[in-house]
Amino acid sequence: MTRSAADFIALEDQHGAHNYHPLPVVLERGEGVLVWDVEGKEYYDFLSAYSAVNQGHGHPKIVKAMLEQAQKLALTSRAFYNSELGPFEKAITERFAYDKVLAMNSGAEAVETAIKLCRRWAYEVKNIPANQAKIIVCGDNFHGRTSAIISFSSDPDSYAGFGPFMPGFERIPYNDLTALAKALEDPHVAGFLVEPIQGEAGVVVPDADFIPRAAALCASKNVLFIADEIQTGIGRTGAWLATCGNCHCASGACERQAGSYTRADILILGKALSGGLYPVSAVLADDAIMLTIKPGQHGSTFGGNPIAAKVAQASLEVIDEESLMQNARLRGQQFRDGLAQRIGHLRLVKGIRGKGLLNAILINDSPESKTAWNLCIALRDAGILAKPTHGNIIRFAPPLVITEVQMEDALARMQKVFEAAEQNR
Ligand code: IF1
Repeated sequence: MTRSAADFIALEDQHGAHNYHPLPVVLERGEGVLVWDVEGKEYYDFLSAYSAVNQGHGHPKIVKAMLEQAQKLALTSRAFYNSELGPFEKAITERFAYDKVLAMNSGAEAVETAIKLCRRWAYEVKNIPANQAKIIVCGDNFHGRTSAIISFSSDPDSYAGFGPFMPGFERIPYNDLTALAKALEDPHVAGFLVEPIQGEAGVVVPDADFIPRAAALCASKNVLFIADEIQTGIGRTGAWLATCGNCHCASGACERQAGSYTRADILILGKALSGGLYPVSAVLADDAIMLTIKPGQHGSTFGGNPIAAKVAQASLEVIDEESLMQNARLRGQQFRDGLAQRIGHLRLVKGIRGKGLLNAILINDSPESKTAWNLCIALRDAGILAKPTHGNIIRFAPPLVITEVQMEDALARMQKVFEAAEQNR
């Protein structure tokens, strides 16, 4: 029986929870920057599964690593050692210059892990009285969907109707060093959890000195600086980490003196660490923090399994081997410059912002309007997949393997769509 796109949509609608509102397109195949729907129509994927597919769909090296490991040994649990976890742990800790790594599966689990590590460190190292540790977070944050994480969200869609909420968090405005300095006066503060660029909030890029100065403020108060690089990390913004500033080595060796490099006390990775193939997340920290958690005190059945270890190692190697950080910088500049020139003057366009290949167009209409959604439908028809966030912002984040020619083609298509929409206003 052949099913049409409408059939698949009806199936999800009838049998799946309604916790998403997908753009009406039913995908069945992907390769690199491209995906195809069930009717064979081709699209540029400008969402990359929310930045999880930085290396491109079906990357042959990562697929091979995954298939070979699946046939050999998939899962042991951490009750036993396995032959893949150690080599991966060595590779990722050397890559990002931390003593230790703790592997989990989803981004939210990694954020939970970071919260637990921070609290444990607060009591064992900083000597904060029991159950008094506080973690500072930012307004409009997005760190995942667990009940602890939504407890400190400022977005009613995320938290409303899910209480009671977990205490121990205090919110300050994003990009506000004065508010941070004030919050840090409380001696019970143990950590500051922050996204170097806020993705869900609509690709909000803070002032260039926000991250380094926030980290310095934290250090001066013996407070852990915790970077959620789940969306921004692994090459997305043109460097290994967005906290690297313009540094491309991840260890900070090349530009440490220039002051543009910020080293988080706890670094959280997910999404593209998987190459888009198999969920894997990771928390990195030095021994003084990581070793406060002892055997039996944290973990997960699938965390650190052999497939995840193999896939994550291959996913990191591909970023280097294919110079994807450099490509993210070049293609990101091409994208923003191209948009500014082609559609920047339209009344429809309020702004274009981003870094590397994490970008957004701000649509000049209210968040309640259908304008951005309708633009995404028109973009879909023109062969470009993107999704609005917060009603009037459209995020554009293609796989980092996109070529100059593909980008120019995508820009030309976007220009046509935006010009037509401007006419019809
Ligand atoms: C959804 C956004 C992207 C994240 C940061 C942790 C997580 C995420 C900085 C949790 C997840 C996702 C999840 C997805 C939408 C999405 C998203 F729009 F919400 F902001 F990517 F742009 N930290 N981000 O961005 O990771 O547990 O999902 O693996 O639908 O919830 P996860």
